Amino acid sequence: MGDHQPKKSDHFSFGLWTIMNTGRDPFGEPTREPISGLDVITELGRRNVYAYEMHAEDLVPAGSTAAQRDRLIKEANQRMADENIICVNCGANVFAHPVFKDGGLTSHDPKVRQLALQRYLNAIDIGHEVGCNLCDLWWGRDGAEVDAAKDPVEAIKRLREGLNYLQQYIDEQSYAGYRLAIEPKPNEPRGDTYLPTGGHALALIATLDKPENCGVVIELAHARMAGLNAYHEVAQALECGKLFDCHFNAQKPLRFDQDLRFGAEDLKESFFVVKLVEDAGWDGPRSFDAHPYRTADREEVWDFVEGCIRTYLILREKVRQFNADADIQSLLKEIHEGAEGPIPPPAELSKMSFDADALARRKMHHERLDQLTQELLLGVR
Ligand code: XUL
Ligand code: MN
Repeated sequence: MGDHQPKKSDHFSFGLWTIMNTGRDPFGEPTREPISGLDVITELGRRNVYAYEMHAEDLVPAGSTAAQRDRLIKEANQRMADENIICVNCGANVFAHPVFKDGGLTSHDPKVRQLALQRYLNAIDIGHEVGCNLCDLWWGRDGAEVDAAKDPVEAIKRLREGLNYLQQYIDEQSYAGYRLAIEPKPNEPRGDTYLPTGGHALALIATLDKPENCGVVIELAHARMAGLNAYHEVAQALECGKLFDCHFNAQKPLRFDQDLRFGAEDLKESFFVVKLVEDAGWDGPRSFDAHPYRTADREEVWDFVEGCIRTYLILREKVRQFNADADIQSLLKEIHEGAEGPIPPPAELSKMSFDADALARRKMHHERLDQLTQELLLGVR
């Protein structure tokens, strides 16, 4: 067994907002003291975390003067150098201020849409200044409760227009390698959010002016909130080269956005997501976007950080064990036997005869395979 300590090469990352979270919820006041984005950068770096993510406003509050902005960015760069930590994603906060109460990019008011775009431009600039090259768009409030008030066809067009606009800015600024990503979420804080899943986001991306420069950030909890299989969501994005980042956390299905510590729920599904990205050699950030329990005090937040990391590392070890387990691998070999057979041309295929009953008798071994997986995860193999 390993020591389950993070290395920079593990590519772990945390959103600044996850640690800055003070435990406030819709029903209650904060339960722990605030901490600045700068201090989070330092503390994460010291714990051997590879990277952080942020909304630009987590570091530079909206309304800061130019001098304050420059000082904060300079200080962030200094702390990043001191603790050997980088920034891998800088989005914008287009959800907190009341001006965005009916969305940013999809607002009816062109001035609000422009303000949202200005926030994203600001995020791209700040991201560039801290050496980051991804702007993750989680639009938060681009959605609706009252469908009579907002046209979803128009909303999709406005999202496309916004993404194309930002891409054009990236090109004009010659921010080489800078990319955009959509982080889909089905609901909360809106009753329904536009582009609720990875598949919806991928479909819109295909219609952009520069689809190759826009990907998705799949968050496991967002998929599970929609009752979807997070493993399958991540797999589709990965398969088409669009998994630009991944948010690891946990969630009981079909509930409010719980953002639980990675692995705190849905352990088997979490295992398969880790297996997927590890087996694929995916080199993107393993970003934890979860919130410490409201019962955690400021100190216990670091237990939460350690917990996310340890669970990932333990599951990664389990992946290696799974891949080396003779019983599991021989079952898998049998299950996949002949799977790569060619498909004959239609003229030939349409005349072929099949013994469907014989084909149906092929053993699947699912009971045994799943039990072996279960026992491996339970630590008795
Ligand atoms: C909200 C969420 C966001 C994004 C960043 O559910 O996941 O924190 O990850 O804006
Ligand atoms: Mn997220």
